[in-house]
Amino acid sequence: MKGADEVLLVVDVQYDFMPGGALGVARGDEIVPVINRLARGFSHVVLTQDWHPRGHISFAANHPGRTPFEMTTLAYGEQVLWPTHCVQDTEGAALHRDLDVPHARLVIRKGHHANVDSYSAFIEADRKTSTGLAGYLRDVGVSRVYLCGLATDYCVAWSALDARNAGFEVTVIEDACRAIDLDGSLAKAWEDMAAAGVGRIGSDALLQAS
Ligand code: VGL
Ligand code: ZN
Repeated sequence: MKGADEVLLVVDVQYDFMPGGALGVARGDEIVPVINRLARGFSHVVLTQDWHPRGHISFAANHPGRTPFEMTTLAYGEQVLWPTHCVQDTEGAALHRDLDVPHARLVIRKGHHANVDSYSAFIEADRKTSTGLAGYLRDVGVSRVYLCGLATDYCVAWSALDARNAGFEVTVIEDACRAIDLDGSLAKAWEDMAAAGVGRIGSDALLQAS
Protein backbone atom coordinates (compact mmCIF):
# COMPACT_ATOMS: atom_id res chain seq x y z
CA MET A 1 0.00 0.00 0.00
CA LYS A 2 1.34 3.41 -1.00
CA GLY A 3 1.79 5.64 2.02
CA ALA A 4 1.09 9.19 3.10
CA ASP A 5 3.83 10.75 0.96
CA GLU A 6 2.39 9.40 -2.31
CA VAL A 7 -0.82 10.35 -4.08
CA LEU A 8 -2.70 8.90 -7.05
CA LEU A 9 -4.08 11.78 -9.13
CA VAL A 10 -6.97 10.57 -11.30
CA VAL A 11 -7.54 13.06 -14.11
CA ASP A 12 -10.91 13.78 -15.76
CA VAL A 13 -12.56 10.35 -15.89
CA GLN A 14 -15.79 11.95 -17.12
CA TYR A 15 -18.45 10.91 -19.61
CA ASP A 16 -17.67 13.63 -22.15
CA PHE A 17 -14.18 12.10 -22.54
CA MET A 18 -15.53 8.58 -23.00
CA PRO A 19 -16.15 7.06 -26.47
CA GLY A 20 -19.35 8.65 -27.80
CA GLY A 21 -18.94 11.67 -25.51
CA ALA A 22 -18.71 15.31 -26.61
CA LEU A 23 -14.89 15.12 -26.67
CA GLY A 24 -14.59 11.35 -26.75
CA VAL A 25 -11.16 9.80 -26.28
CA ALA A 26 -10.71 6.50 -28.14
CA ARG A 27 -10.75 3.56 -25.70
CA GLY A 28 -11.02 5.99 -22.79
CA ASP A 29 -13.43 3.61 -21.05
CA GLU A 30 -10.78 0.89 -20.87
CA ILE A 31 -8.87 2.69 -18.16
CA VAL A 32 -11.67 2.64 -15.57
CA PRO A 33 -11.00 -0.91 -14.25
CA VAL A 34 -7.25 -0.27 -14.36
CA ILE A 35 -7.67 2.86 -12.24
CA ASN A 36 -9.95 1.01 -9.80
CA ARG A 37 -7.24 -1.62 -9.29
CA LEU A 38 -4.55 1.04 -8.86
CA ALA A 39 -6.60 3.09 -6.43
CA ARG A 40 -6.87 0.12 -4.04
CA GLY A 41 -3.09 0.32 -3.69
CA PHE A 42 -3.09 3.97 -2.63
CA SER A 43 -4.15 5.33 0.74
CA HIS A 44 -4.35 8.81 -0.80
CA VAL A 45 -6.30 9.47 -4.01
CA VAL A 46 -7.28 12.84 -5.51
CA LEU A 47 -9.66 13.20 -8.48
CA THR A 48 -9.95 16.02 -11.00
CA GLN A 49 -13.01 17.09 -12.91
CA ASP A 50 -13.03 19.38 -15.97
CA TRP A 51 -15.78 21.84 -15.02
CA HIS A 52 -16.57 24.61 -17.49
CA PRO A 53 -19.27 27.29 -17.53
CA ARG A 54 -21.37 27.07 -20.72
CA GLY A 55 -19.82 30.31 -22.03
CA HIS A 56 -16.28 28.97 -21.66
CA ILE A 57 -13.62 30.51 -23.87
CA SER A 58 -12.23 27.09 -24.92
CA PHE A 59 -15.47 26.12 -26.70
CA ALA A 60 -15.51 26.65 -30.50
CA ALA A 61 -19.24 27.36 -30.16
CA ASN A 62 -18.38 30.57 -28.29
CA HIS A 63 -16.28 31.85 -31.21
CA PRO A 64 -18.61 32.62 -34.13
CA GLY A 65 -17.45 31.07 -37.41
CA ARG A 66 -14.88 28.78 -35.75
CA THR A 67 -14.99 24.99 -35.64
CA PRO A 68 -13.74 22.48 -33.07
CA PHE A 69 -10.06 21.50 -33.08
CA GLU A 70 -8.94 24.76 -34.72
CA MET A 71 -6.33 26.86 -32.94
CA THR A 72 -6.91 30.41 -31.80
CA THR A 73 -4.90 33.05 -29.98
CA LEU A 74 -6.22 34.30 -26.64
CA ALA A 75 -4.88 36.88 -24.19
CA TYR A 76 -2.71 34.20 -22.54
CA GLY A 77 -1.56 32.47 -25.75
CA GLU A 78 -2.49 29.66 -28.12
CA GLN A 79 -5.64 27.71 -27.39
CA VAL A 80 -7.27 24.72 -29.07
CA LEU A 81 -10.99 25.35 -29.66
CA TRP A 82 -12.80 22.30 -28.33
CA PRO A 83 -16.28 20.92 -28.79
CA THR A 84 -18.52 22.02 -25.92
CA HIS A 85 -17.68 19.58 -23.11
CA CYS A 86 -17.84 19.11 -19.35
CA VAL A 87 -20.34 21.91 -18.77
CA GLN A 88 -20.88 22.33 -15.03
CA ASP A 89 -23.55 20.03 -13.62
CA THR A 90 -24.34 18.24 -16.89
CA GLU A 91 -24.27 14.45 -17.35
CA GLY A 92 -21.22 14.76 -19.56
CA ALA A 93 -19.30 16.38 -16.72
CA ALA A 94 -20.10 13.60 -14.26
CA LEU A 95 -17.41 11.18 -13.18
CA HIS A 96 -17.80 7.69 -14.70
CA ARG A 97 -20.19 5.71 -12.52
CA ASP A 98 -17.94 2.65 -12.56
CA LEU A 99 -15.06 4.60 -11.07
CA ASP A 100 -14.73 2.88 -7.72
CA VAL A 101 -12.64 5.10 -5.48
CA PRO A 102 -14.66 5.58 -2.30
CA HIS A 103 -11.61 6.74 -0.37
CA ALA A 104 -10.76 9.64 -2.73
CA ARG A 105 -10.25 12.67 -0.47
CA LEU A 106 -10.50 15.62 -2.79
CA VAL A 107 -12.04 16.49 -6.15
CA ILE A 108 -10.32 19.41 -7.83
CA ARG A 109 -12.57 21.12 -10.36
CA LYS A 110 -10.73 23.05 -13.03
CA GLY A 111 -11.53 25.23 -16.02
CA HIS A 112 -14.24 27.06 -14.07
CA HIS A 113 -13.00 30.56 -14.96
CA ALA A 114 -14.94 31.59 -18.10
CA ASN A 115 -11.95 33.25 -19.77
CA VAL A 116 -9.14 30.83 -18.88
CA ASP A 117 -8.80 27.14 -19.75
CA SER A 118 -7.02 24.73 -17.42
CA TYR A 119 -5.68 21.43 -18.70
CA SER A 120 -3.47 21.32 -15.63
CA ALA A 121 -4.78 20.37 -12.21
CA PHE A 122 -2.19 22.75 -10.72
CA ILE A 123 -2.00 25.99 -12.74
CA GLU A 124 -4.51 27.43 -15.21
CA ALA A 125 -3.66 28.18 -18.85
CA ASP A 126 -2.76 31.79 -18.08
CA ARG A 127 0.19 30.09 -16.33
CA LYS A 128 -0.44 32.27 -13.23
CA THR A 129 -3.64 31.23 -11.50
CA SER A 130 -3.13 28.37 -9.05
CA THR A 131 -5.81 25.79 -8.32
CA GLY A 132 -4.32 25.32 -4.85
CA LEU A 133 -3.51 21.65 -5.44
CA ALA A 134 0.27 21.98 -4.98
CA GLY A 135 -0.23 23.71 -1.64
CA TYR A 136 -2.74 21.10 -0.50
CA LEU A 137 -0.44 18.20 -1.44
CA ARG A 138 2.55 19.83 0.30
CA ASP A 139 0.48 20.57 3.40
CA VAL A 140 -0.53 16.93 3.79
CA GLY A 141 3.03 15.67 3.25
CA VAL A 142 2.94 14.37 -0.32
CA SER A 143 6.24 14.25 -2.20
CA ARG A 144 5.41 11.88 -5.09
CA VAL A 145 2.52 12.14 -7.55
CA TYR A 146 1.33 9.25 -9.75
CA LEU A 147 -0.96 10.26 -12.60
CA CYS A 148 -3.58 8.43 -14.64
CA GLY A 149 -6.73 9.39 -16.56
CA LEU A 150 -7.68 11.45 -19.61
CA ALA A 151 -6.23 12.68 -21.76
CA THR A 152 -2.56 11.66 -21.75
CA ASP A 153 -1.50 14.48 -24.06
CA TYR A 154 -3.55 17.29 -22.50
CA CYS A 155 -4.73 17.22 -18.92
CA VAL A 156 -2.46 14.37 -17.75
CA ALA A 157 0.69 15.78 -19.40
CA TRP A 158 0.09 19.37 -18.31
CA SER A 159 -0.61 18.24 -14.76
CA ALA A 160 2.52 16.06 -14.74
CA LEU A 161 4.72 18.92 -15.96
CA ASP A 162 3.30 21.35 -13.42
CA ALA A 163 3.69 18.82 -10.62
CA ARG A 164 7.37 18.51 -11.57
CA ASN A 165 7.72 22.30 -11.61
CA ALA A 166 6.15 22.43 -8.17
CA GLY A 167 8.89 20.12 -6.90
CA PHE A 168 7.14 16.74 -6.73
CA GLU A 169 8.53 13.44 -7.99
CA VAL A 170 6.16 12.51 -10.83
CA THR A 171 5.28 9.26 -12.62
CA VAL A 172 2.62 8.68 -15.29
CA ILE A 173 0.96 5.24 -15.31
CA GLU A 174 0.91 4.60 -19.06
CA ASP A 175 -1.78 1.95 -19.40
CA ALA A 176 -4.11 3.90 -17.10
CA CYS A 177 -4.28 6.82 -19.60
CA ARG A 178 -5.59 7.34 -23.14
CA ALA A 179 -4.79 10.19 -25.56
CA ILE A 180 -6.63 12.60 -27.88
CA ASP A 181 -3.53 12.82 -30.18
CA LEU A 182 -4.15 15.98 -32.19
CA ASP A 183 -1.37 16.84 -34.70
CA GLY A 184 1.34 14.87 -32.93
CA SER A 185 0.36 16.06 -29.46
CA LEU A 186 0.93 12.65 -27.86
CA ALA A 187 4.54 12.26 -29.05
CA LYS A 188 5.26 15.84 -28.02
CA ALA A 189 3.71 15.29 -24.59
CA TRP A 190 5.92 12.25 -23.91
CA GLU A 191 9.01 14.20 -25.10
CA ASP A 192 8.21 17.15 -22.86
CA MET A 193 7.53 14.88 -19.90
CA ALA A 194 10.76 12.91 -20.41
CA ALA A 195 12.75 16.15 -20.65
CA ALA A 196 11.19 17.35 -17.39
CA GLY A 197 12.06 14.15 -15.57
CA VAL A 198 8.57 12.66 -15.44
CA GLY A 199 8.77 8.87 -15.10
CA ARG A 200 6.61 6.26 -16.87
CA ILE A 201 5.47 2.97 -15.43
CA GLY A 202 2.86 0.28 -16.17
CA SER A 203 0.12 -0.49 -13.67
CA ASP A 204 1.26 -4.11 -13.19
CA ALA A 205 4.82 -3.05 -12.38
CA LEU A 206 3.57 -0.40 -9.99
CA LEU A 207 1.21 -2.75 -8.16
CA GLN A 208 3.88 -5.46 -7.89
CA ALA A 209 6.36 -2.98 -6.44
CA SER A 210 3.98 -1.82 -3.73
C1 VGL B 1 -9.06 17.97 -21.66
C2 VGL B 1 -9.22 19.14 -23.63
C3 VGL B 1 -10.09 20.04 -23.04
C4 VGL B 1 -8.48 16.80 -20.93
C5 VGL B 1 -9.91 18.87 -21.05
O1 VGL B 1 -9.06 16.36 -19.91
O2 VGL B 1 -7.41 16.30 -21.37
N1 VGL B 1 -8.71 18.12 -22.93
N2 VGL B 1 -10.42 19.90 -21.75
ZN1 ZN C 1 -11.90 21.16 -20.94
